[in-house]
Amino acid sequence: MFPRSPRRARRAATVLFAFAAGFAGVLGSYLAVGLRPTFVASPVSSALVRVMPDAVVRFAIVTLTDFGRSLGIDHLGATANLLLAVLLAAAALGGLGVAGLLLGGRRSRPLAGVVVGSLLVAVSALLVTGSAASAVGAGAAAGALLVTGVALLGSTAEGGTPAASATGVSDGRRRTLGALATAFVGTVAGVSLFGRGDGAGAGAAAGGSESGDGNDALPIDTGTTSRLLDEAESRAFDVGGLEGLVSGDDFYTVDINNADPDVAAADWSLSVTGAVANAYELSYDDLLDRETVHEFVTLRCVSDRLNGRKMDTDLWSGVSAEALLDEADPQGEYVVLRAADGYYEEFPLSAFEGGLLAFAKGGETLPRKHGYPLRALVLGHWGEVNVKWLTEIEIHEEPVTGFWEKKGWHGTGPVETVAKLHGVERGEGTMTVAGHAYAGTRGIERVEVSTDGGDSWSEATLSERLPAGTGRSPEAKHAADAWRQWRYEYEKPDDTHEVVVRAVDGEGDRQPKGDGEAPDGDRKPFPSGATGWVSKTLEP
Ligand SMILES: Nc1nc2c(c(=O)[nH]1)N[C@H]1C(S)=C(S)[C@@H](COP(=O)(O)O)O[C@H]1N2
Ligand SMILES: [Mo]
Repeated sequence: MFPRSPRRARRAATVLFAFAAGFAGVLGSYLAVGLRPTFVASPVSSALVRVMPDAVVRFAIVTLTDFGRSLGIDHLGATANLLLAVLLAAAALGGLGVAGLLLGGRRSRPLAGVVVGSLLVAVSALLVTGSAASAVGAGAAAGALLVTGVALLGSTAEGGTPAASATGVSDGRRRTLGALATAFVGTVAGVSLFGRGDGAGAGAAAGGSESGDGNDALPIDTGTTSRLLDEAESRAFDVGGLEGLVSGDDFYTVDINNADPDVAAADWSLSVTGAVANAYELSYDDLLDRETVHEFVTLRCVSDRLNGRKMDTDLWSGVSAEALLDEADPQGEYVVLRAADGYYEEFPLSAFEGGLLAFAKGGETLPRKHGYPLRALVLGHWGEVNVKWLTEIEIHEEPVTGFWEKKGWHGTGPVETVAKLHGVERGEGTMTVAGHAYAGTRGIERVEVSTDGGDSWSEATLSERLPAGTGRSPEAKHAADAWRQWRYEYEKPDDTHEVVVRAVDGEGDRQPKGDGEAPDGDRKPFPSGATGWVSKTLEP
């Protein structure tokens, strides 16, 4: 068939066959456990984030993701990373499978080769993921593909391995289809026979934690949370394109890993350690036994573009950070928060004092993607210090460099002031523009709007501030850290015009224009967060 270079052709066929077996293995693992840390490609994906140059990681997590979002695709950066991880995992597993075939098989005993190949795949999947379900899924599926290859191609083999003889099959289309079908059936059968064992268990555990409606166990007064949520929502403006005041299920996510940690509350604990007089550990039940507080808190990622959408708000319920910290009696001024996904961030302890350790969001069990069973909320600070899947609060006497700071970001401090413009509505003779404004705990004093490209300015109407949570002092009427909406209605101009928005924070500071005109105004997110005036060119 390939008279010029049969050896080369054979090699190419072996590589293809190995890839097919590897992909089957990856698929089998996925069918067994889903997109979880125990999926074989997950550790590869995490390792990629750690070994790739920082610029590439930044590009993938920030630029590519924003680009994807502009096309309506969520998490494009993470998806690209996952695809690469799947390719690498497939290459590795396939290589192992075919190596096993050659090692154990020879021509006389091809089935022994299949067994050795499948075992190699399963054992390596087990070593990498620690999950028997994932390993059995991978081994069974790769094995199914290997055995199909051997059965179909082995008979036509003139020499060499069954895989190599793939080149000898010229009328192989039907056979190939048959092989794929057999591999698929084999995978499904294998996975449902063996894999579902702990796979289903993991699923059930996650289901319990993820369901969000299972808050019977939570000591939450849902009367209070629904009242606060209703009150907040009633303060929202209704302008086309404008998001609400409570983000709920539309809350953004930013994660260093593709597969979120799958933490079971029963196996989880939180330790308070380091430079403290009294180190201690808390179980999930200990935490629920404490006094619950509810707070509206806004999060904004330092990688959010100026008029981007990585800024959201919800009602969080949990325990006050100050109460937990007092018990430990800290002897240092810095805190490192560590999480189940290997993530950690450091910031001044004083910033944590008004904060919260939340086990619920929107009156329901904290969803897995937002950090179940427990996450930190650090008022007025960039999203990155709001560590999810929290496992450890560590006090330090000296500053430490956190995960994103190692990659060049400066995102552990207070947020920049921002006013977004997402809502545009055209009425009879008038136009309305609207958005959200946020300045962390400084609060928003006013938002100013120009409809002539910045020549003249008018004051926008602000939504009423969100209600104070139950953790505030009785005098506090308002949420300490939550955004507000602004809206501005004006006479519809005849022509295309430029609308510009800028906010003044509660300390009276107007945000800088950006564009280098103000020394601290940088419109790009990297490295310290985007700030500057948002503008939009609108048709009447
Ligand atoms: N454990 C852990 N915590 C984390 C992250 C993470 O990847 N792992 N991402 C951080 C970043 S960069 C942001 S902006 C916020 C986002 O929180 P959300 O996903 O609930 O919106 O979580 C922070 N906490
Ligand atoms: Mo972030």
